[in-house]
Amino acid sequence: MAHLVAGHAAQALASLSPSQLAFLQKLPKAELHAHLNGSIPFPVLQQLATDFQSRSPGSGDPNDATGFTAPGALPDHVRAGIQRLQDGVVLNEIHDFFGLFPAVYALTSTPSALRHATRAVLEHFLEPQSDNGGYPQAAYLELRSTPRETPAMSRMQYIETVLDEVERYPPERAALIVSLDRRMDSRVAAECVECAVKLREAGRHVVGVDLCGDPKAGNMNEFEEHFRKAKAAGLGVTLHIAETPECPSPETLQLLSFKPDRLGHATFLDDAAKQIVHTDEMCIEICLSSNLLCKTVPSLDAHHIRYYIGHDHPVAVCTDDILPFRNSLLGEYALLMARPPLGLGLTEAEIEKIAKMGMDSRFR
Ligand code: 6MZ
Repeated sequence: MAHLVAGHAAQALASLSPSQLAFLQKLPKAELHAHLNGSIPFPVLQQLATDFQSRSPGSGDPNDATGFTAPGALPDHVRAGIQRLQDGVVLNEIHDFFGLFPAVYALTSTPSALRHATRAVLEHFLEPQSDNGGYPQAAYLELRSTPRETPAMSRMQYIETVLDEVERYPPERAALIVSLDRRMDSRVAAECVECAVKLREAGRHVVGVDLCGDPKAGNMNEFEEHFRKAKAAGLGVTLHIAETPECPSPETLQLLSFKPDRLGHATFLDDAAKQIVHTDEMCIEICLSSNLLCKTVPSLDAHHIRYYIGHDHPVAVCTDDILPFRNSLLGEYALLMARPPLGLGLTEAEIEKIAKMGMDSRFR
């Protein structure tokens, strides 16, 4: 499905020569950091809103238990959220970002809606696209999502619904990471990990667990045992870490002590943390457009990817949330290639090496 690319990524894409573009389109890329509810193509979100409006309790749909009684009515916060996404999200700071999700969540809270959204996200990343030279955006996708209990489904049903869609692709192409939101209470986080472990043991394609959500929220003391359990069961662990300058250094060191395999963002690591990251060779999932739009990084020139490339440290270039950020995996790679100040001005050989680092950092 064609996807509107805007902002920094679009400018970088537009600056490339046809041969540079062809090189990037052909390059096998791994998407390792994409949040399901943040990656729904906007036209699909609009369709989900239409479907939502046409449903009502008692309509005969056994999956429908959203609790909204007026057919045709879209709750105000959902309407406002969709409008914001349509207009183009402008953030003053990253904490504004998390307020976008209640609107999206309202539209993916039944198994059928979640299935529809998941299929569209998988298609966006994995199906060949005519406006991408006939190539898919990604050769491989590790999609992540936070299991939600709704009136229509349990957390286990949530994960199974997403997994059923993921497993329509072979394991070499797609896998699932179960996210724990920092706002979750410990009982819920334990349930999510238990589900992930159970499904993995049953041979399902769950490959890891993630820590995500508002960096200001949550008490990480309560999360340690959950990540240790996941690791002991052979699941990969990736943690959003040091995403904002306010993330306290003791918390960062505590998260690193969980021995994650990969780190999301890792924008504000101090020297002690960097030392651990180098020693343990933790891959850094880099989301350039996301960091610029959330204003955690002022410019590409100041972006921490430069440090990691300079130290030959593994990175994986990813999109994070194409719905609000209007980027694409191709656009993120265009940011690596475009000449400064539009991009980092890396050579084809350097970009090929980065793409390979992403492929090599997959969870198995
Ligand atoms: C931290 C993020 C995020 O899991 O419901 N999420 N968490 N930092 C980010 N960078 C900007 N982008 C998305 O997808 C949506 C959830 O992913 C997390 C948020 O917790 C958001 O609610 P799922 O599919």
